[in-house]
Parts: sequence; C-alpha cells; structure tokens
Amino acid sequence: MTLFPEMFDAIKQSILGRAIKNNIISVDAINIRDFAFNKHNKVDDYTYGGGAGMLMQAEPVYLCHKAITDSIDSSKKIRTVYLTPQGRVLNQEIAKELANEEELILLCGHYEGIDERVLNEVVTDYISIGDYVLTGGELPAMVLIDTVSRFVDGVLSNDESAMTESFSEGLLEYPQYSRPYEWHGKKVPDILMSGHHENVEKWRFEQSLIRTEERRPDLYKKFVETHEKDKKGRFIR
Ligand code: 4GT
Repeated sequence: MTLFPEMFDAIKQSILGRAIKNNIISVDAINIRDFAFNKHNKVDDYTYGGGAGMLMQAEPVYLCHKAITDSIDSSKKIRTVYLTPQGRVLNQEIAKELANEEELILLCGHYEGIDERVLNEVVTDYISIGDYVLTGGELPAMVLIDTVSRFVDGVLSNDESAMTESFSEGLLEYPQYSRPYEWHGKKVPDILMSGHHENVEKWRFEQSLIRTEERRPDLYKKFVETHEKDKKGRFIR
C-alpha cells in the first residue's frame, strides 16, 4: 500500500525479478490514492493540534486495506506491516519469521506519517529498518521484501544461498577473491590457491572472526558469549 507504486518497479530486477517471473513470489503495489473518494483525490491533511507537516488520512488507507483483504481468499488474518522508525528493528530472525506467511500487506507512510486511528485498526506489526529517518516507507518496504524473499524456497539458487549461512552463524563474511590472480600488484592469499579444502575452511572461519571483532564488536561479543572453545582454545562451531 503506497502513494508511489512506480517505486516498486525497482525490485523487478535481478534475483527478485527472476523469482517474480517464476511465480515463486509476487509483489503488487496498490495505490492508496485510488481509494481517495473525494473531490481532488486528496489523501493528506493538516494535523490536529497544529505543528508543521501533513498526515495521511485514515479513510483512504482503510479502504485500500479492505479492498486488499477482501480480494484475498484466506481464512487467516493477513499480517499487515507498517514500516516506521518506531518499529522493531528488522534483522535476519524477523525476516525468517515473516517468510513463513503466505501473504503480507506492507503499508508505506509519507509526509509526517498516518492517522493513528487506522494504524490501530489494520496494523499487526511495526517494523523499522534502522535508526534514521526517511521521506517515505517505500524503501524500507522494498528492503523488507528483499530480505524476506531470500528465505522463501526457490528464490535463491544453491550458490546464492551460501551467503545466508555465514551470517546465520552470527559472524561477518570472510574476504573473497576472484580472477585475476594478481590485480594492482595484489595477489590472492596462498591458502586459497592450495586446493586444501579443510585448511581453506579453517582460514575462512578465522577471517570471519577477525573481521567481526574489528568491524562489529557487538556481534563478536555475542558470538563469544554463545560459543565454547575446545582445549586448544579454538571456537567450537
Ligand atoms: C524511516 C523508516 C521508515 C520513515 C525506517 C512515515 C512517514 C514514516 C515517512 C516514513 N523513516 N519510515 N520506515 N527507519 N519515514 O524504517
């Protein structure tokens, strides 16, 4: 549900585009303005109590939501996510959980937000994509669609799935290299050229640890707290 449905053309590319073409997922951008049954198709108004800025009005959002739920043949209540900086901050765990839903309705706000009364009637989940303010909920909605879709069976190829596995361990990805062997005078680490699969895996895990400690000390702390070490002082995975 959006005032700018064209923005969602951006996800008809690459991996999600392929998943849409293969009918693995579908994304429909519904224009809230189509449900503004007044003189000038107006969807916003001033806020009671004063102050700067406009608010999206309750009625078009409500009618748009009703049209969607009425059009879906489902016995269950469909979860409706409002993208807002006031929500739970999105992570892999939340994405995985939402991927279990057959349908999701995503509500995108604009201007100063949406009249509280319709939010209380239709929204089941408040989700943020991080602690910063944007001009609208469309980019957050697309971020949500992207990360949730990665957990839907058939969206990623076997190759593409590998990425998730490393982060699901709670560590950052190790450095990776492709051809040429030498670029700008920099060679690929010897270990990766050795063909010794076990040593390569060990090196990658060490690199993940080093990198996580350096770049995301918060994640590293969590990993240390939840993993035991063997008698040689190495983490048990
Ligand atoms: C940030 C986020 C979000 C906004 C976020 C309603 C009017 C909210 C503008 C919208 N900003 N939405 N979902 N961090 N702005 O997730």
